[in-house]
Amino acid sequence: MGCVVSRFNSFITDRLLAGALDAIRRHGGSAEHVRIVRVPGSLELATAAKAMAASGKFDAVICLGAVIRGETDHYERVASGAASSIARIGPETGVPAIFGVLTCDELEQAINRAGAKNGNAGFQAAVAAIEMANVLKKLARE
Ligand code: INI
Repeated sequence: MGCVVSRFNSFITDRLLAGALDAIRRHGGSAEHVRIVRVPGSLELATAAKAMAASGKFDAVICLGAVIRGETDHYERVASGAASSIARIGPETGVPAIFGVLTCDELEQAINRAGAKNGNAGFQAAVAAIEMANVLKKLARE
């Protein structure tokens, strides 16, 4: 499993990463075997994730970031650019790339979705990655 993490809003993305590693452990995986790559911001997630997917070394790649409207005037561009570029990786490479990017109006909302009141989106992203990796393994065996 590969995991690309944005350093922008690292206060949030570090918590998303902790949630993702927790999910992997709880599903019988080993957090030590997860290759973690850090990139500057959410707009760079797809470039690193695609390189990892194309390497053939990973059964899925989780992309973790946080785009917060209150802190940027180009929120829409960063959020939609990250979403559309990450969404292309799976169909293009055959390796699932999971969109674990929070898009929030305010910092408080991001905190709540990164392990406080509303679960942890990193945990959910890792569960999706495990499920997709298993689906593709099963399809390859049929
Ligand atoms: N990147 C984020 O991950 N979240 C943000 O909220 C954000 N804001 O606020 O602008 C952000 N910008 C940086 C962007 O992802 C790129 O790193 C930068 O534009 C260089 O390409």
